[in-house]
Amino acid sequence: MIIRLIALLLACSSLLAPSAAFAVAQPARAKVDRQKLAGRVRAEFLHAWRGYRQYAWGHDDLRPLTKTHHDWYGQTLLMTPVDALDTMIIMGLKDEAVKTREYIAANLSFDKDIYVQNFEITIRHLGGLLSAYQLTGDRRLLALAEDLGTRLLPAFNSATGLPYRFVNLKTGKVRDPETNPAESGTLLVEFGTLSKLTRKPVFYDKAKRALVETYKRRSSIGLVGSTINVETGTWTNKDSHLGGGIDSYYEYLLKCWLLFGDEDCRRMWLASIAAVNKYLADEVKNELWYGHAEMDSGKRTATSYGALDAFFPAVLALSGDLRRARRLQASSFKMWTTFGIEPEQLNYRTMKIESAGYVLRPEIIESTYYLYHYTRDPQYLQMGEKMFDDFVKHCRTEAGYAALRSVVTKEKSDGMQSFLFAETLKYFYLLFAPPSTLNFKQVVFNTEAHPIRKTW
Ligand code: DMJ
Repeated sequence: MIIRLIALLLACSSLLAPSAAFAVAQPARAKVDRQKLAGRVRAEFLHAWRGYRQYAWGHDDLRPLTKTHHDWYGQTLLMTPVDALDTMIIMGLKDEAVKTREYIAANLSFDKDIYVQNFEITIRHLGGLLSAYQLTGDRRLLALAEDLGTRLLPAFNSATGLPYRFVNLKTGKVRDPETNPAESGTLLVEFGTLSKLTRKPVFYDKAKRALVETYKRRSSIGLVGSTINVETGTWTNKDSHLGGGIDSYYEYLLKCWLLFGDEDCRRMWLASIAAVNKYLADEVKNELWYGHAEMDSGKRTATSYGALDAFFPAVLALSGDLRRARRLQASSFKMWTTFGIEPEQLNYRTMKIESAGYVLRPEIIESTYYLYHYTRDPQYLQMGEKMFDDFVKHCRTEAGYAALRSVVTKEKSDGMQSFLFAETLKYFYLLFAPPSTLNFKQVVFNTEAHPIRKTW
């Protein structure tokens, strides 16, 4: 696998040379104090964690303004503790990690008569449990992951093999046949890892089929649409883009090749990225953006880009395309600095906001971390410092961190999703912490930032 990756990188070597034409001019700035920043990120993690512990302990999420809690499905699945555990381990928060692990082992049960969203539970719970198992060797976590994976399997029982969006953890009943590429195609890192660790191929096979069935339905020009019916296999919305609902489908084509050495994934990734770069990429005033296009014709339908699209520089960098990665990251950073923090979506031609909220999303930080890892260019540390300062300034509350209703007014809203711990603060920390904190080359991050190690 490593040899293939090196071959790909060499093939793309012309892409690796930073192009003067696209270099981002940076004003001279003071050297970033990485150690101090890593310490600040860790302290902010603890601040938010204490808020969760004090006001929402044992529940899915903290509501940071009302200091109450929220459970996604009426009963808790310990979403925040499961999502946060590997970050605690990575940050060296030993006491918190041990207490949280023991609490999960003693209290987490999936034997519940509730319909859960297969995608969200897979990326947060399955990913979190598998990663924490690999970091600790605690087999109770693997047992929980296997129990969960087994309960989620009925979701794949459709005529096409594409998964239903919701599955009942106790009865195995399914609902919601209209899904999207992100939900049908972002399962294989977790289900595949579960297969490797339990030696039960069923998990890999079901999630791989879902990914392949999604890809098989791409248009003649290689694009996928926004929504698809799992019973008929027909597209119900043919808008193609890189944002929410499609985003991590592309991420997993690449990552499943890298993690499992799966040649089908390699082929699917290479065909897909060519179509994405041909039809979704957009040049505006010498800036690179990725917009929307109709999946059959490739005709531009919208010049929208947002916080979720900002994961793509990380994927481009991981694939070896540093030239596009750098340029797109510069655009994402412009989106952030224009408003002092990034909006959920804007029109990149007019720079007008289309959706003004900010829900503490991590993608732009994730891409900053990847770019710094591959280039060691200090501009990415400076970007990270600026974003961390803005993040703390606008989103910190007495009890933790709060989403913003509007990045214009900076009015807060009462939400603190678990990905704050799993992703946003983890990627900030990894950006500033010594590279030895986590061996980047040995892991593949799932889309919820849970590092998976190829131990098989
Ligand atoms: C996370 O749950 C995952 O990163 C997912 O892929 C997209 N949405 C959120 C974070 O924004």
